[in-house]
Amino acid sequence: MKISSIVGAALSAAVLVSTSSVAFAHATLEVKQAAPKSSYKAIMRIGHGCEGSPTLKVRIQVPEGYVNVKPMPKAGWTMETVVGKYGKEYDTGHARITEGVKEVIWTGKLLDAHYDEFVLTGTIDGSVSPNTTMWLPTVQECEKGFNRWIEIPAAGKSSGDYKEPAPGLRIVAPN
Ligand SMILES: [Cu+2]
Repeated sequence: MKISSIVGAALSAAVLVSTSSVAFAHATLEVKQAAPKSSYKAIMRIGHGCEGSPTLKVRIQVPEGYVNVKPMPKAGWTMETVVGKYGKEYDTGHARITEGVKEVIWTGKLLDAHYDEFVLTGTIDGSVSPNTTMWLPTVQECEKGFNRWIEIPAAGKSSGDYKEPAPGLRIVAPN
């Protein structure tokens, strides 16, 4: 039984490796948790193109409660922002704000063989509840096809259960 348990261990190790490399290859956030009333820098990692096709556009949706968002320009990429009304009024401590950046679109070119990061900075508002998840749905438009990282897990499921999970940010209690 020794041999089969070694084989079993090797097999489950192989499964673990391939699962984590797939997870890393998706559109994912480098920092996956933040507290209410704190600044948060969203670093969106783009691990591959669309089945080998180069990425030409990256669109990131800004969730409700992530306020005062400013995107970071990237050399070689043009950037557009979509500004709109928030779902409610937020008090930043300096001002009451009712609108802000809801979506950012970068246009350029990223080969499938290469890796890049797209960055936003902003504040997780103090009204956001701990033990919830904010989702930053992200769409990659490629020369051929799309990757739509927009799947939000249903109750009892996790991102790993989906083919194109939306990048998630866990909101945790402040220290
Ligand atoms: Cu992937």
